[in-house]
Amino acid sequence: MKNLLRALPILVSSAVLGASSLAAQAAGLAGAPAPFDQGGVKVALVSLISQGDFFQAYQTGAERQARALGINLRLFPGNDDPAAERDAIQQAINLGVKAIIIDHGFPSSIDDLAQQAVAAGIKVVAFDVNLNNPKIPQVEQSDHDLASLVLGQALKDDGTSFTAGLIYVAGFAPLDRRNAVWVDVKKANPGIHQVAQWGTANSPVATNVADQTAAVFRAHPDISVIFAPWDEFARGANLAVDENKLNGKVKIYSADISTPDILAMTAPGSAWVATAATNPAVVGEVSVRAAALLLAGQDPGHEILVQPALVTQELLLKNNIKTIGDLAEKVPAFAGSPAASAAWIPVPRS
Ligand code: SR1
Repeated sequence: MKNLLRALPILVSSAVLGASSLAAQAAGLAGAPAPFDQGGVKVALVSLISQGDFFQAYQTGAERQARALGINLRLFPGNDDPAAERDAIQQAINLGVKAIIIDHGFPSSIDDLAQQAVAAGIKVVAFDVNLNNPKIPQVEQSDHDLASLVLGQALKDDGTSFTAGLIYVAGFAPLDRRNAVWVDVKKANPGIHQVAQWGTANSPVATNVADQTAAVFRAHPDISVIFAPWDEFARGANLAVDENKLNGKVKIYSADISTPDILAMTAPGSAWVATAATNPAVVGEVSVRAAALLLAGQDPGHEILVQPALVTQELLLKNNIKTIGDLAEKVPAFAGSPAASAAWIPVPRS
């Protein structure tokens, strides 16, 4: 009973929030420009990758911002299949959506459809996929800064001479941008010897990468630093370190963060010592706001950057951070982003 009483305000406020967002959909947002003054604006979110914490949180953030704007957001998961993503974009066009947000993808399989959508007057926003069209804004997590932050920490922790392994799959825009920074770091520090590169984007990524990493450790027992610029890669490498009892010998530097990642980074003796990341839910919010600005005839800018922050194991442990929510309380970059905002766009509540 006590628990029910405690939960009541939350239940009531979610009911009120739910009701008010439904009302926003039906009646539109007071004081907002067209078409948001009417409500029920149809927008599609088409994703390539459907696995992993990052993409789930991104979608949650997009849905949250859509509710706040009274947008009717249609989700089209690509289930890691470029052909399915292409079909989804076609379906969204056929459905008559006013805007399409394309979350990852390979330009070769979707570029022509994205251009068709723009030509048909549909607004398109791209997250982490390079669709070369000045009318398509590109959302990204400032991947250059992200990689520089975490690799700067590696140089600080490990010096400029060490034996390294790289987990990387070419072809994904954010991974390519992060790898370019790694290439520069190696050039500037000839004492860094990369002895192996591996990785896969095939599901389940972390488990597959764990198996690959175990094999790499057998061939290269001298690896002391791993650069794993996707948290699914880092999770796999971390599992392999634990299974092979290499804790204390290998350090992992990554991108991204989630509550399960925080748990893994703060486990006793964890090899996962640092990551650089945004809050993916915030990136989802920014993507929807960019689409809303375009629909309202306002300019969100062409390159929309969500700034990442460095998160070390030390910071997490020192501040007793256990969840993304805890992190957002300590590091403002995880609570929200000023990117693609306007006075008429409501800030969603998490
Ligand atoms: C396969 S690409 C994976 C990356 O996409 C997003 O940019 C996330 O940061 C993740 O690391």
